[in-house]
Amino acid sequence: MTAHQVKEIAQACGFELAGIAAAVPHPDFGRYREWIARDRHGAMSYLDGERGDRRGDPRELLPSAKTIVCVGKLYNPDAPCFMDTDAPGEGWISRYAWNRDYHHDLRERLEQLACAMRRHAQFEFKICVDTAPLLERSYARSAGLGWIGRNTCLIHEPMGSWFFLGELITSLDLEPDSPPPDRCGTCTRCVDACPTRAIDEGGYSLDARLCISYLTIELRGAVPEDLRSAMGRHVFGCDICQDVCPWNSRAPAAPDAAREPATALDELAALSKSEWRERFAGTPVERARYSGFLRNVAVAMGNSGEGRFRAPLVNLTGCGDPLVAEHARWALERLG
Ligand code: B12
Ligand code: SF4
Ligand code: SF4
Repeated sequence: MTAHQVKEIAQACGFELAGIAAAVPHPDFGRYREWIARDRHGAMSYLDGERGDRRGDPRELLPSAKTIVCVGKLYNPDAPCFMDTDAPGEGWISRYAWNRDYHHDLRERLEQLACAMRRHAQFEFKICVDTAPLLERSYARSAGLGWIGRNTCLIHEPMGSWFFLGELITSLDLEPDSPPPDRCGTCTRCVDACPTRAIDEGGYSLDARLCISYLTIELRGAVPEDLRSAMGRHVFGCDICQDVCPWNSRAPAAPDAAREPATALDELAALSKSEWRERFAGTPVERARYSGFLRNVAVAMGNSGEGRFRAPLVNLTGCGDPLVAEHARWALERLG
C-alpha cells in the first residue's frame, strides 16, 4: 500500500491532517534531553528517567517499526477565545478541554485506521496518543503536519495549531514526507503575551514550571506564590500563546467540537465532589482532580478583584482540604 492511500484512509477516519515519518531516532531528542536536564519538566516525573530515555527511539515501542503515520484532529470550537472575552468573575477552561477526553476518541479513530489499512496489507502496529514515550511534535513535524512555533506548538498552514496529535507506529515501509518551513518569521506575539514568561525570550522552548497549563493541570501541590497573580482566571489549562498566534486567526472550527460557556467562579467553588465528578466526567478536566481544581478556582477568585467572592472563599478556607484552604486564604488577602 502507498503513503497516499494511507492518508486518504486517515481522512476518511476523520483526521484532518495526516503524514508519514521514518521510525528512526529523532534528531530533536538532544533538545528533549537538555530540557529534562534543566528540570524544565518540574514534577512531571513520567517524562524523565527510563521513560524519558525511551523517547530516543520509536522502536522501543514497536521493535519492527519502520514508519510512523502521524495524524492531527482539530478541536477548535466555533466560540470566542480567551483574549476576546472579558469576564473576571468567570473561570476559563482551556478550549481543548471543552470536549470529551481526546485520548479515547483519537485511539478509536486510529484503531479504525489500522483496521482499514489491514485490508490492503498485513503489518504490526502500535497506537500512541499523548501518553506514550514518543516525541509527538517532532515526528509530526517530520511528517509534514506543521512547523514548531515559538510557542512550541505544532502549527499548520492553514489549519493553525488547535489540533491534537496521534500516531500509528507501523512495520510498513512507506514513503516519508518532509517538514514544512518555519513560518514564525520575526513575530514574537506568543512570547510577549505569556503572562508568566514561561516561553524563552527567543521562543521555541518553554519552562513548564512557569506555564499556567502545568500549574493548573499537572502540579499536585501548592502553586508558587509568585506565580499565582499571573494565573488570572485560568482554572484549567491556558490558551493565550495560541490565541494570539496570527496563524490561528483564520483557523477553521471543528464541526463536532463542543462549546463550554465560561462558568461563574462562585458556582464552580460551590460544587460538591460528586457534583464536580458528574459535571466533568469523561473530560480532560478530571486530570486536575477535585482538590487541584478548587485550588485553581480559589486563585482565580483572588485575582478577580470581585469583593462578592469573599464569602465563597471563606467557605473554602474551612473546606477541610489544607491545599484549597491555603489558596483561599491567599485569595482573601489578595482581595483585601
Ligand atoms: C509534557 C507536555 C506538556 C507540558 C510541557 C509542554 C511543552 N511545550 O513542553 C505542559 C503541561 C506545559 C503542556 C501544555 C500544553 N499541551 Co502538552 N504535552 C506534553 C507532552 C506529554 C510531552 C511534550 C514534551 O515532550 N515536552 C518537552 C519539550 C522539550 O518538547 P516539545 O516542546 O514538544 O519540543 C520538541 C519538538 O517540538 C522539538 N522542538 C522544539 N522546539 C523546536 C524548534 C525547532 C526549530 C525545531 C526544529 C524543533 C523543535 O524538540 C522537542 C523534543 O522533541 C505532549 C505529548 C507527547 N507525547 O509528546 C503533549 C502535547 C505537546 N501537548 C499538547 C497540547 C494540546 C497542550 C496545550 C495546548 C494544552 C492546554 N491548552 O493547556 C498546552 C500548550 C502549551 C505549550 N505552549 O506548549 C499537544 C500539542 C498539539 C500541537 N498542535 O502542538 C500534545 C502533542 C498532546 C497531543 N497528543 O495532542 N504539555
Ligand atoms: S500556555 Fe499560557 S502560560 Fe503556558 S506558555 Fe502558553 S501563554 Fe504561557
Ligand atoms: S505567535 Fe508568532 S511567534 Fe508565536 S507561534 Fe505564532 S507565528 Fe510563531
